[in-house]
This record gives sequence, C-alpha cells and structure tokens, in this order.
Amino acid sequence: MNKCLFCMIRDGEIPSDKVYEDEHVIAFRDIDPQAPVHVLIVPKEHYADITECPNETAGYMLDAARRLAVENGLTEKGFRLVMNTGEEGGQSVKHLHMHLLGGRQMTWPAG
Ligand code: DGP
Repeated sequence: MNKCLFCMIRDGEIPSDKVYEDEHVIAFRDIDPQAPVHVLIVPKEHYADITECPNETAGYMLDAARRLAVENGLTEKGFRLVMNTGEEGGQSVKHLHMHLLGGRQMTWPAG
C-alpha cells in the first residue's frame, strides 16, 4: 500500500520543518502558511480524519497544540485550532492533522 504524504514526512522520507515530536505526534510548519505561525500537528498513527481516531489521540494532539501555542508566544493574544474534515470541510491531505494558526487577527466565518 502506498504511504500517504504525512506518513512519508513522519518517516523522514520527505523533508519538513519539524518543530515538535513525541511518542504520539509530530508537528511541522505548513508549506503554505496562512498566518505568521502555521503549524500542522499530526498523529504518528495514520487516521484519515477526526471521525476515525480514538479520543486519546485527539488528546495528544491538543496537548501538543497547547505546548506549541505557548512556545510560539500565542497565548496572550490568541490563536486558532482547525481540523478540516472531508470534502466540504476542505481537507486536502487525508491523514488527520490539526492546524495551529496565530500571529494575526483571524476572521469569521473562516470561508
Ligand atoms: P488541509 O487542507 O486541512 O488538508 O491541510 C493540509 C495542509 O498541508 C495544507 O495547509 C498544506 C500542507 N501541506 C501540503 N503538502 C505539504 C508538504 O509537503 N509539507 C508541508 N510542510 N505541508 C504541506
């Protein structure tokens, strides 16, 4: 079976600007940043999206997101966490990931 893009990044087969790694997740900078800070938090285990993953995995992702928000100085002014899911949710990479966006004023609705 062919590996997906984020599995290849996880395995170091495609380079990335990695900013965090632990037993359960990796995080790296988005190739097409939509904000001064734009990091993708990705579980090491492959799940297509949030509908497939155990609650425990979602917790590990949130832990990493909080840590990265602090490390990037985002907690005072705020930040946004996004999980695009499926076609109408605008998900382009079918390996569960969370966007951490910060460093600018966000708008709503997200579009
Ligand atoms: P989404 O559209 O929610 O599935 O987000 C996928 C994100 O992945 C998108 O913001 C761009 C990013 N991306 C796509 N290919 C690569 C890559 O090869 N490296 C990195 N760092 N990010 C990528």
